[in-house]
Amino acid sequence: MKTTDERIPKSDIELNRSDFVSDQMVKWCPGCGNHAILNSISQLFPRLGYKKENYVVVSGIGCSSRFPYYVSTYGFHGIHGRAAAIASGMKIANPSLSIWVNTGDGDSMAIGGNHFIHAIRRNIDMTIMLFNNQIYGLTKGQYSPTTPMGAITKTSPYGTLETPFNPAELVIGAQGTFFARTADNSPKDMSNILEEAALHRGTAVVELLQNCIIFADKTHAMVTGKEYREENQVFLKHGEPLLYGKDRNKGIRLNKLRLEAVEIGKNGITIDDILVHDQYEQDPIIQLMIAKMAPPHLPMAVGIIRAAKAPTFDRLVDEQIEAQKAKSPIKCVDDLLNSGDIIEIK
Ligand SMILES: Cc1ncc(C[n+]2csc(CCOP(=O)(O)OP(=O)(O)O)c2C)c(N)n1
Repeated sequence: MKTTDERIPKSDIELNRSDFVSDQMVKWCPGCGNHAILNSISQLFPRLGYKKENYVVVSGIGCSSRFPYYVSTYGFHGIHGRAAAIASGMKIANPSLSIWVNTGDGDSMAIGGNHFIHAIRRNIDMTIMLFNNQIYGLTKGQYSPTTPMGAITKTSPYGTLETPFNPAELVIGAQGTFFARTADNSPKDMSNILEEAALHRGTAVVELLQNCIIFADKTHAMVTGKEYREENQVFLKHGEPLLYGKDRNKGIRLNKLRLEAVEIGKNGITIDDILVHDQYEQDPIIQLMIAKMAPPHLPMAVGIIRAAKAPTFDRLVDEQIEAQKAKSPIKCVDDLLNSGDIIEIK
């Protein structure tokens, strides 16, 4: 069994999917992408093999933030935008927890933007599942920081005038060590990617391209739609060239300082010209370029974009406490009470 975090105890008994399904009625709309994500998690948790009581699902507010009710583990439904802050405290106080943050694009990047970027910068060991439906779902269709410019929504009847965030750019810019992207209609890839995210040491952000069937239906269709995905998605695999297309004869090459789409066999292009993906590269420049690719000129990258090594805040805190304890003459409360200036009253 693959578990990198030796601080989280493994289950003595074999658990299965049904152990993680809660008795609560799932209240998401029929057809909402969240159902597939929930299903993927209830299959993944037993596979990771930790004790059931060591999983915690933490959320803010939004449709996706109802997640903790639907997984039979410990859970915390927090306040809007604060899931990353709550989760940070949990992991630092109790490193034996496997922490899963569920957050929407509005929850994490609008009201929660500050908490989100600082949890990432500190590299606290947790997995952040970023449900990106490019809209505020729960509050019925206001635009969010990822809504495409010009989109007509409840709060932008004439089209938004804002440049959206690309979550990958934000995460990598905040010194994120792990960023992956997957879609709610690719359950197998989603589950493998979430597993890798869980095994990563540090804050792992997985952007889930999620369809809100009511307020932003088909917002990701050009990338995730069955009829487009072969031409508009490049699935990243560490150490392999960035190839895509129905016949896998298209690829991405680095031409001077830009990525460009090329066809193998045309204009003298061969497989050797195609960029090879390195998810472990510490310098994020090329990963950032890959993260920014999008139709119509380039396919969008799905899979693990970045998985770099860096110390985690929670481990550093532990080490610092241990080092200070070892140096300190104070070993117990009695020592503390008898330390410093003592005034004797006679
Ligand atoms: C302080 C505060 N401001 C605003 C709200 C209203 N509110 C609840 S959910 C939400 C946005 C949710 O959108 P998103 O995070 O994208 O999640 P989704 O519902 O799409 O999953 C807002 C603005 C709130 N609950 N609390």
